[in-house]
Amino acid sequence: MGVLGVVTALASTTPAGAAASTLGAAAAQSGRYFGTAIAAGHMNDSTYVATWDREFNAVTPENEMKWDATEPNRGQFTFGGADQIVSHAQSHGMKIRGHTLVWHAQIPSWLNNLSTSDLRTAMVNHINGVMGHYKGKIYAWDVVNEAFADGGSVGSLRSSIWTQKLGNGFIEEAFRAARAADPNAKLCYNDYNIDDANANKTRGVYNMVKDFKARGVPIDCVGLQSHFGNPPSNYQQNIAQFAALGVDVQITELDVGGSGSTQADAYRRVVEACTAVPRCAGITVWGITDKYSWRSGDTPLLFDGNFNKKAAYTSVLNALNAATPNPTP
Ligand code: 9MR
Repeated sequence: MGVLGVVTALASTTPAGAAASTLGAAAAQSGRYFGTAIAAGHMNDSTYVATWDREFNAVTPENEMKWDATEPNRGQFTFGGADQIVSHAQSHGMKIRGHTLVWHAQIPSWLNNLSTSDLRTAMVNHINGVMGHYKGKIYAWDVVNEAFADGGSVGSLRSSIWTQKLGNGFIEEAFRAARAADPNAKLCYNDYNIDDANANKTRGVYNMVKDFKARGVPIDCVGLQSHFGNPPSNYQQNIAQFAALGVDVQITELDVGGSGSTQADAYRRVVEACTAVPRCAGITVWGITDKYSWRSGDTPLLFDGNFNKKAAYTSVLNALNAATPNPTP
């Protein structure tokens, strides 16, 4: 089929009317958002900001809300870079994902030598300080990031200052504190390698969410980071199994190494998997342009180093335009 044929076929199958011409608008027609990670340090690049504003209706600060950035010294909160991103996003009506409150990485050294009770106080104080600063402005928070171990038995957590001093209950404690700090933000558990429906790591997170739901521990969403070579063949089934627990699923850090039609096809399958599940609320790619990607050698994003649209961009746009509107409010 030629280009005109593709456009005609899409237009005739797009339920919400005419095919949209940007990622954000196309996602919005299906009741979803399409976001990107943004680094405040690149906001002096006018093409970067123009592409962000044109294509995306949601944002995640790539590093600016992490603990080392927001509370480098105990009790002294600094929000410079994060505020820059948040105010830009707000003035453009974008959804904002907060990333991240409790993680084992990018934490300041003052956390390392605290007693158990002091570390617990520091964790709750950090959640209150950061969530309090942005109260009412954040759509969803990654409350706990990457707590589960790779390659372990089902349910095993990664060893960190959190497990060592607070035990496995630190996740629940963090979610309870987060709900109190900003009751209107969706609270997510976010991780990588939980994309395969049957992997041990996935099963561990699944069991935790099920347990939280059963016991009334507040949790609203699961973030599938989705740093891919290739999405697993049961990815849609995985999204659906989390959704069936009564949480939203968000694809939070999508990037797919590769190029050309192989990469475009992988991206298409990710979008189709999300848009097939009503509670898959939206997709965030982990950056705009390959040149600023954390894995730029893999050229994993939708725009090349000169901000040209790649084949993957077109396949994502077409897949979003072909999606059934999301019945979830
Ligand atoms: O993209 C982020 C990169 O700029 C940082 O150097 C890195 C430091 O840990 O974190 C990257 O983002 C990570 C995200 O916060 C959590 N999931 C994995 C992401 C890629 O490493």
